[in-house]
Amino acid sequence: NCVDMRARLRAAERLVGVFVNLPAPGLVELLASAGVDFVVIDCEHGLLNPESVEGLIRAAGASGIGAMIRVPAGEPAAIQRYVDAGASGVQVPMIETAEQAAAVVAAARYAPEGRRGVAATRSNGFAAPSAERLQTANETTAIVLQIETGEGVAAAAEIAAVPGVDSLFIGPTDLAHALGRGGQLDHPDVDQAIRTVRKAVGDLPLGILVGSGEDAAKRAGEGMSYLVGTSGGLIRAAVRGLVDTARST
Ligand code: 3PY
Repeated sequence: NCVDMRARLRAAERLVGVFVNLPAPGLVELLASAGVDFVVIDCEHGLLNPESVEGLIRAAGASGIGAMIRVPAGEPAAIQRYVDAGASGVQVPMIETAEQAAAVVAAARYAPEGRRGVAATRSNGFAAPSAERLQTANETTAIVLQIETGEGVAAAAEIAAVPGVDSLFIGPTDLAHALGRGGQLDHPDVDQAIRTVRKAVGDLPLGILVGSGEDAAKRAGEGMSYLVGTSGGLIRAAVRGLVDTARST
């Protein structure tokens, strides 16, 4: 299995990761070689299928980094297959209520914390899991919930208080759109909503999408510890810089 992201979140470590939405294990290895702590394999957006996700998780494990899976929104039952494949944890979009948060915890954790089904899967070494193994899985599977609507912002304190939730994560792109400020991630309304979530989570680790190193440093300065860029955005910006500089003389 991959790195214990839950322990690292709970230790309030500053964790830097990148979304991956291409079926390329080599991309995960490349990102690991650049020093990321984890990848978020994106099954909410893009076309990744479960078979390709397994290869991405394996690449993360072999590279010594974490593999979080962003699961489709509103489908707690889908969580099972990703945790069975050996992910470090799940990141769940569009959470708006404590009930939804509790449903995620139930799907991701074995009894007594949840209702995850037991089977001989990759995450269990392809063997019938021992009681000890189930306990370890419960202790190490990280649960990160995305706040990205006005309703989610309003309920952030209750969501953060649900037992078993390890971190909240602000999705500023969707949040801006939900607040009627589509594409204006720096709009004061979005800023205000982010401040509200920061206050609501208290000591729970908080994450956010970042567009650059400067952006990540700013968010870290605001106390956020789970910082995630996008592989597409970062690669495109670097290549754009190369192309523009090469053509500027
Ligand atoms: C957002 O910014 O809305 C996200 O969900 C992060 O990708």
